[in-house]
Amino acid sequence: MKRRSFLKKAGYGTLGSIAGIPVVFASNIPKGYELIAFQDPDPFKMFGLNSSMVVLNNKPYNIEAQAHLLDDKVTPNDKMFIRNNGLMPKEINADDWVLTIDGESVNEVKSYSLAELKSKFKAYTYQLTLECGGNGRSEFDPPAKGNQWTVGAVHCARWTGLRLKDLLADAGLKDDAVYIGYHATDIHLSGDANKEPISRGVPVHKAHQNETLLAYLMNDKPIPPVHGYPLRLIAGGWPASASGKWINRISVRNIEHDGTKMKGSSYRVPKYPVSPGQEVADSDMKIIESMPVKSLITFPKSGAVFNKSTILQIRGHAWAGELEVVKMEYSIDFGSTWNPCSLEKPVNRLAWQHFDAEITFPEMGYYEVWARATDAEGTAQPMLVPGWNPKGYLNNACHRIAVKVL
Ligand SMILES: Nc1nc2c(c(=O)[nH]1)N[C@H]1C(S)=C(S)[C@@H](COP(=O)(O)O)O[C@H]1N2
Ligand SMILES: [Mo]
Repeated sequence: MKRRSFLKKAGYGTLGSIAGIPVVFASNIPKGYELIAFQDPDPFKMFGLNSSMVVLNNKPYNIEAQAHLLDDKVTPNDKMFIRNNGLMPKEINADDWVLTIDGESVNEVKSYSLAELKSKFKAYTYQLTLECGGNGRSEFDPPAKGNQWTVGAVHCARWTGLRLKDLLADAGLKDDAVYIGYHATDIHLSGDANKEPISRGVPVHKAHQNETLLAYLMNDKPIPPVHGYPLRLIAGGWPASASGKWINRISVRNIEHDGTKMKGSSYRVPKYPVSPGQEVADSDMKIIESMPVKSLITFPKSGAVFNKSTILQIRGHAWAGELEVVKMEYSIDFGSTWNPCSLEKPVNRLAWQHFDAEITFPEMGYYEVWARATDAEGTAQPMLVPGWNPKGYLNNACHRIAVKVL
């Protein structure tokens, strides 16, 4: 947002100046025209972000972390990526927030106030990994349209709320229930109130997992507005698009939920490998469910320079959707040989796991440290960008950092 200082020079004709700076050519400003200075608040201030976060788009807001910012075991609020598909809800009033459960496959349409959700149902807390399905998109060739996420669209915060399964049990599901779809109060980019920016969800078996929450706290405090205050669905290990923010309605469906961004190439990938750039028929696409095995070196920052006598301690996190990560390795010779890292167990299911290793380098020079995780089914991260797909999802290639030993 380096444009800020420049923007301050613009102003309303009627005002004549902004913050004491005259608006040159103010008389030329058309009636009703909204100056950029008033349209473009500083997202770093607005969302309380660490100054090294990277803004990819500001309408809607899409902001990512960098690998070294994600060094904490529990991601703090100021380093959590932000992904909005539309505009944030205009007014959020938690006191009269109501969640409605409806749909073809609910026994009884029921509504709950936020206070009821908190008092009637037991609260659970889990640390849960949420990664945008498009994290890593920037590496696909030919490029895929969409936010060009590098590695920073992942976080693992602590979420507190009621279990979705307890709420569904209270409302009662019919035998034919297969999917739950969320609806939220954010605003379509067009401003059209009849359109939803996004309305996704999860199959009933995922909704019934212990860790699938309707959260009202994030990192032990009310969820910040941009992350879904006052109520958010959290489906850890699945593309984060399944975790609806600002939700006020859950529909229990007897079909795969058909809300906005459930069809076409949205959050869907080909059922079989396709060649880069290939057109894929709609019937050959499937919804992304559990995310693939992946890891991130969060220390040191890529570009670190140190003395040859230094024993380098690398560390980071690894995660694998619904699965546990069982092995973590690093390579300093471009993947010819791999050495073990020590790997912690997750604090709970669907939380990322921490790894570290001590590395000594044989001689002075340029190296790359590559990290590779393997999941409980024996699947390891690929070294190269995996299966091209139309929207550039699921790039779980090994993370690499450059280091210089002097
Ligand atoms: N209502 C609503 N929920 C949403 C979205 C959205 O635009 N609107 N974006 C989804 C997507 S694509 C992602 S990756 C995550 C991002 O969550 P975060 O902004 O808290 O990091 O929220 C998901 N839930
Ligand atoms: Mo996403």
